[in-house]
Amino acid sequence: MLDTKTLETLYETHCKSGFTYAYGTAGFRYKADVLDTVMFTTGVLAGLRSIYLEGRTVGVMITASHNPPEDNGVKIVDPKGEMLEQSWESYATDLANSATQSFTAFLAYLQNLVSELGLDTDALGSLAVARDSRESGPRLLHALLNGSRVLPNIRITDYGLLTTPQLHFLTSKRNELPNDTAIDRFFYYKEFLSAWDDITALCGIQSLPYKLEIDAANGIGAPRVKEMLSTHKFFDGVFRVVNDDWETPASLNHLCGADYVKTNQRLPYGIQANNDCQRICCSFDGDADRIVFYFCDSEGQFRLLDGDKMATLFAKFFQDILSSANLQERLSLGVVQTAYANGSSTHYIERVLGIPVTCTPTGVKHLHHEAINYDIGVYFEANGHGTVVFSKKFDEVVNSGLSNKHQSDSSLQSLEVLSKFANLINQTVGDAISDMMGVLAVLSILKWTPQKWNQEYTDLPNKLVKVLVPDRTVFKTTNAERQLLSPLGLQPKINALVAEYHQARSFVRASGTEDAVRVYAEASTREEADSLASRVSQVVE
Ligand code: 16G
Ligand code: ZN
Repeated sequence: MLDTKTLETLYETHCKSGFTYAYGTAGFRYKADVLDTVMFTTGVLAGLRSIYLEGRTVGVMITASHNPPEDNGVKIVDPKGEMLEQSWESYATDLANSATQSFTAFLAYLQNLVSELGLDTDALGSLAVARDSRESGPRLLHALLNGSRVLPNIRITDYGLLTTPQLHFLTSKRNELPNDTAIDRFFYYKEFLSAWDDITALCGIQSLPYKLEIDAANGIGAPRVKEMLSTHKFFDGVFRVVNDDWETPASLNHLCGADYVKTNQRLPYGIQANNDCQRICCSFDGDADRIVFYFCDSEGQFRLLDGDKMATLFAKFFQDILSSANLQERLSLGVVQTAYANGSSTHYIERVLGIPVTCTPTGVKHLHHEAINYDIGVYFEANGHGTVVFSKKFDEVVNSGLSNKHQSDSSLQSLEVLSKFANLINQTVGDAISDMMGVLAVLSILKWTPQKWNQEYTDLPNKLVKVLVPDRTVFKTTNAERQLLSPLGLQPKINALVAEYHQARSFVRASGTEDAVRVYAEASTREEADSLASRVSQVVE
């Protein structure tokens, strides 16, 4: 039974009226000062989710990723480390919006939900919570914890400051491993570093072929990646973390980070332009679930290696290694992208490598769900969010290969590398640290320079424009966001414009994180891409 008196007291402490929330692409994300109510209700809902799942640990992450420092947000992580099941997103939204009406409305919605789902509010549950480095984090955490305390038997593990993917990973391990295993961020470091050691030993890699510069966006990724790499001899003296001032909240994502570098196609503050071909650079976003790489070519020109380049690198690597393990017929390999993937990357994967590509709507949950249909599913958004997922069949086939005494030495080695690679990748969600290790391992194994990686294909010039419209909800799309259904008559106009350009493509979609519509255009030259983007924007306005 809910103790309605306590509930009301806590409600009065944290909840305010007059705001409407929506669980968006990556949870609730707003200016931090309007988030107290939804933090409180999300605490309640996450507890209910754990009770619904018979006490399995559910994660809650307080972050607003690459958004400005004054924003914050919250998302719920399901027991396998994946995003909250979609049907519960509307419970989360409706519960929050009932709380912005009145205590009576909130209590009625909550009681109704509990009875509809047949939940016992006194049952055992477990939550794992963490937050990024934002100033508002402690206050919002307090509201969230008070929400979950409305349910008397929820055990809460507060991990303090973590990257988003660390929380996803630890949540999944809490549900997978025996209760007495110490599962904290040091467990995370140990898992990934021991996979790294196994792979480098198997492949005879004794040192990193380049110096590594990491722009940590002045976010929580900075202390976490330092903590991980500085304990390990392999990385001694070969890496440098810049934009590591995570304790100055106002500097978060300011002139740096993956989003800044990808959007502006330029170096972040703190990384110097030079043509040192022995150097590779990368940028994390504020909660370290995205990464983009880059280097400066022999003319000192900035060259971006974004999510599309990572998808193609991993796709090529796994294709080669599956074939040297003689598994190309038994295990399927596929790549999942969104409409933002550069047309050249899709062409390269499908036509040059001959690997199937699927396109899904924007947002990690969509890509992830599609990728698990392959035995090795590589998924990346162009903005650098992505990972690789391996199926159960992958584990079975690789393990049975490893126990087969009649393998040639080279297939055995490939099987071992495949098996260890699955441990180097954070399969729950895109992870800047784990993706970084994965990319460095592949480049070291293939003996590729960043230049060679970049030369595999050349991006088509492209442009992304944000257009402010009176009501973005009228922009409805189909075909993985590549075509507009409404407003009626707009898609034929876009088609007619696209037809005037070479190798051109353009699409329009409503943003899931901002009150705006985004226009993407690509074409064979910079002038054409810019012109197409601006003409499509005009017909959208
Ligand atoms: C969210 C998504 C990101 C996506 C972006 C699109 C997750 C964890 N994050 O940040 O993957 O690229 O939204 O933003 O799913 P937009 O809808 O404003 O273009
Ligand atoms: Zn992020």
